[in-house]
Amino acid sequence: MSKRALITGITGQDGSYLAEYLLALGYEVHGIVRRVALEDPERRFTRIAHLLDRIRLHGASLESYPSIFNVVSRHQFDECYHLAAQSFVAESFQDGFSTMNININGTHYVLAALKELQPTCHLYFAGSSEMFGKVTETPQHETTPFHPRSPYGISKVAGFQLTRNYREAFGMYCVSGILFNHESPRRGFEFVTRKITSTVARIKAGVASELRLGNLEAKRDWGHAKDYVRAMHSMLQQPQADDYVIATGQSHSVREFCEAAFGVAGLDYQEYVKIDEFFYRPAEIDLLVGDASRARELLGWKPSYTFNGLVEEMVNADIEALAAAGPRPNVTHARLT
Ligand code: G4F
Repeated sequence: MSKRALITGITGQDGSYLAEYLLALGYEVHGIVRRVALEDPERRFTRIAHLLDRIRLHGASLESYPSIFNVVSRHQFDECYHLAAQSFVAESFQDGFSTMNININGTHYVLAALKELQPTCHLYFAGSSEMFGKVTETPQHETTPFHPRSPYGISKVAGFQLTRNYREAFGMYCVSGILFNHESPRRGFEFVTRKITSTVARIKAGVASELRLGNLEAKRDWGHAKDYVRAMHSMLQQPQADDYVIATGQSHSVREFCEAAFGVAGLDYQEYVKIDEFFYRPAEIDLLVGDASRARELLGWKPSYTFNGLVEEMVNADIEALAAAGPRPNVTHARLT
């Protein structure tokens, strides 16, 4: 009997890689998508277009408990991966209310529906290194105190605590992965890595002349999303439910990412990168670097991509995509007020 998994956020970077991974393991894969996505599949399903004949999609919204309840009532799931969220930190400063609503209530709805209908289903919650925020120790591990610096980070701490509370109060198998930044050619264009690699491709093609960025000195622990979805799955196969840090253990600044990405295209980042105050955040996290030794010992997990391998793959994918599709409007510099 194959296992059945439900993924919220299946159209995103992590959801699409996780769906591929679970299908390869023989799972029956279901995904929750917003109704609006079903009306605009060509644009909204680009990351899962190649999987559409092998997965089952259900229309529901993280803002509506009845819609989540309805999906969970229709099938018996062995595992549920709750990945959907408003995940852009900068946006959470613009509209903290909708970030909180979606990320906290949405998580609560998923937990409550499972408790009501399928309390034995194993649940994965997408926690984040943003929960550590203004860090009190380096590297960060499972016991490092949380000090979130954005509405997004606060919402993830609340989701983490809710997940732990369902585990402790109701005996459910609920775990949080505390994932550090993870990227890939499927990363959204608003995040700094993809903004850099897509603009490098545009500059190389002669259709852009500069890259406007905020804080170049912020340091992040960047891994590859493909590696990180393996860890999500592994967390749900353990005898005991528990929370794990997933990270590479290496940290690089945004400046170093620029240097490497422009270097892949044979360019010097200093000639193209311009500092723009608009992209600074009201409260920044200066340094994140994770200690994943617990995951390595208990899950046997370790990353397979290096930092330079990740950057190279992203830049080359963007160069190839641009050559195949032709230039598109550059949305990464749009100022939404
Ligand atoms: O790529 P970012 O927007 O990612 P951030 O804020 O670290 O969050 C990401 O990783 C988290 C895991 O730790 C996830 F939970 C979260 O959902 C998301 O996936 O920004 C990275 C750094 C920041 O310090 C930011 O200030 O890059 C800096 N940065 C400098 N210029 C910029 C820019 N970030 C963006 N997005 N755009 C810029 O122009």
